[in-house]
Amino acid sequence: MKHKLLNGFIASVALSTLILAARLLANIPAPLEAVYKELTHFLGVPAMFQFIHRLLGFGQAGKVVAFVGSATLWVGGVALAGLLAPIPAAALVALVSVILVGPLWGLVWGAVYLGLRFALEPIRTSVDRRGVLNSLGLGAAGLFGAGIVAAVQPLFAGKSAPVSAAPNGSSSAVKLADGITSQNDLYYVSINNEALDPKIKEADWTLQVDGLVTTKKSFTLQALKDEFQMQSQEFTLACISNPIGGDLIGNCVWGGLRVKDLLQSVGVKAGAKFIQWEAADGFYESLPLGMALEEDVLLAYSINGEALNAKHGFPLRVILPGHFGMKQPRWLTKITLTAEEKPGFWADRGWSRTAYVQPLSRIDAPAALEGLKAGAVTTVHGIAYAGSKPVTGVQVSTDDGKTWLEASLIAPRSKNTWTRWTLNWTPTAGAHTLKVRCVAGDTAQSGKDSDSLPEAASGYHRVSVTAG
Ligand SMILES: Nc1nc2c(c(=O)[nH]1)N[C@H]1C(S)=C(S)[C@@H](COP(=O)(O)O)O[C@H]1N2
Ligand SMILES: [Mo]
Repeated sequence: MKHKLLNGFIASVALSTLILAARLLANIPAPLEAVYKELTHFLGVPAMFQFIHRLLGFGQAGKVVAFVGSATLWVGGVALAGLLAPIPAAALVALVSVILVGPLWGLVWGAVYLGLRFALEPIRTSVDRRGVLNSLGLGAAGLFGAGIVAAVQPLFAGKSAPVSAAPNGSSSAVKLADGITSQNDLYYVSINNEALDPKIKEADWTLQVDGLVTTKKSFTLQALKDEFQMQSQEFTLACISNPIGGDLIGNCVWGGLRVKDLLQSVGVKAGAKFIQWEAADGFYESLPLGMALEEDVLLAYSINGEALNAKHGFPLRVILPGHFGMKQPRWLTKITLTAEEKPGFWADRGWSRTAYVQPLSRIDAPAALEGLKAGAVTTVHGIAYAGSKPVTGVQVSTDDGKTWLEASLIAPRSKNTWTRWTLNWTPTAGAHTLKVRCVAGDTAQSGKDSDSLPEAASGYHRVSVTAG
């Protein structure tokens, strides 16, 4: 019994390693990743995902924990199958994999497991059993240790680098204009784990244009650059799951071609009403065609003058002003014009279908719990953003919302970006709670506290400080 358990455990660790290696090196679908995806997608609808996101900036860490957790389950689960004879254990692996990644790979992984289990039979009688167990134990401890470090590291990184999405200054070597976020500092959100995100080679990639178009066509990146005029546009990208005051928001200059120009060149057939986007990671989105034909809807290949990196969508991503990031696929591979609407990946999981940015604002300085000098002028500053609607006013309260002062606005360079604001304030000694709110024309920021699911978080950002 003990030996079977050991063999099962070794076989399952080996299997997990093989599966992951196959996924990373040859892009073969991994049951482990499917477990992870199912978990996060399941969590994406109910309050649990919300909970992870509400723990400011924990989105990625939460996913790593989920991934490590599902890996543990997988390893543990298959190890338990060590209690079963090799054939039923392999059948179990096959069944689980068939459900998660389809019949072909399910059968393959079941067979691999069976092979491993038989190959390991000699260990039962081997003298060096203990050595095998020790090294496996060490390996497993190392892996989980690394997982935990990866999971908690962002929490500390957030403290030591509070400027990650700060509108002033950046860590990039190139000097960027005030209010521009460098590609390195731009937040990152993905349905995948970063290690599993697409890493596309330019030579392997084309953009396919299909559906209700006159000429169905594929374009290389070079062709897109050569055949269409490049547009450059400053635009603030924000995630719908950004918590109040959070930094899942950044402002960059995006370079690329107009969707309109591309569609004009292939010809739009009568009856085309929607545009559907498909991405290399299985992400998908759609949009009424009329909206995609707006002048400022781009297919971007550069950020702040440099090529998109793999993390932020190389080679091509959709830029859709006025909307949250979930409407803007990275790693775009296919555009299809259709007569029917098909909701997007996150809309299918309970999030907003339209994902319009609603007025939001954030205090960047002073920082929470910062000690200020009583009687000395301090500059309170931050950002306000309302999608494509110009921010027309920002008010700051220094008494937790009893009274409000008008902040000064720094005129934005584009209508699709955040507006930076400042207010000079001389605190009296004691504790103060600052709050901010903004208004965009006839739409005021909502002060009602709500979670980000399904239509983005609402409520005013508050920061408590003391002066002495
Ligand atoms: N293909 C693909 N595109 C995607 C996503 C994704 O997971 N896969 N996530 C979306 C979401 S929810 C956001 S907020 C933005 C984030 O872009 P960034 O990580 O480059 O800041 O990408 C969007 N585009
Ligand atoms: Mo997002």
